Amino acid sequence: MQRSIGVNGLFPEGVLIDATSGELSSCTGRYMKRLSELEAIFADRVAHAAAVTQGSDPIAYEVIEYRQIGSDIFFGTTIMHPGTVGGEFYMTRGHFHERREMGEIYYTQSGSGVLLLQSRDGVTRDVEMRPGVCAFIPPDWAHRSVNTGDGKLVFLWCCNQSAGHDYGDILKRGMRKRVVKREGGGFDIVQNTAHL
Ligand code: M6P
Ligand code: ZN
Repeated sequence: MQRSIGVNGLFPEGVLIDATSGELSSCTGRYMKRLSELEAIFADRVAHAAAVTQGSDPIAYEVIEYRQIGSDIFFGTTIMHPGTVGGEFYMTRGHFHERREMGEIYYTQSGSGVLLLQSRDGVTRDVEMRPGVCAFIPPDWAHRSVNTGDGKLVFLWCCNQSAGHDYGDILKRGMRKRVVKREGGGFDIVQNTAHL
């Protein structure tokens, strides 16, 4: 296919996203996070140690991105695998943006989960993640996605390339709320005691 390149070197392109796998027909980067790299985010360190010493180191999530250098925005998918550590569902690290004036959107394509949000002054919100729901993440709200389902949670994200990640206090103490498995099925959103 012929590409029409503008004066700035950018070109229009349609990227097909597989809603089940999260794969992009054209991508510029990808990474994965295994459980061993996420020790700090789970409340139960003993359960975390057990989960990574049983001869396996499961993938918690993968990120695939599509970026054109010089553009303001970029996008990609996050593929979150199912699982729990000490009753707490697999989740992303969670972050504010370095550029406080820049927000983001998360559009869920498959699976189910919860998007935890927290404003700079500690107000908390959660948004259900299920296919078709597009979550608006306002500027200066920390965000962490949590897979509460039995299968993969796949969502599209889009933000400014300059937004950056500020992990700071979220990595040290976690967010104010945690999402834990409920006995008999489902989940509960509970207070994180590190914030009491
Ligand atoms: C989404 C986006 C990315 C982010 C990723 C994982 O894909 O928000 O910018 O990096 O989730 O989240 P985190 O970096 O908090 O682990
Ligand atoms: Zn973000």
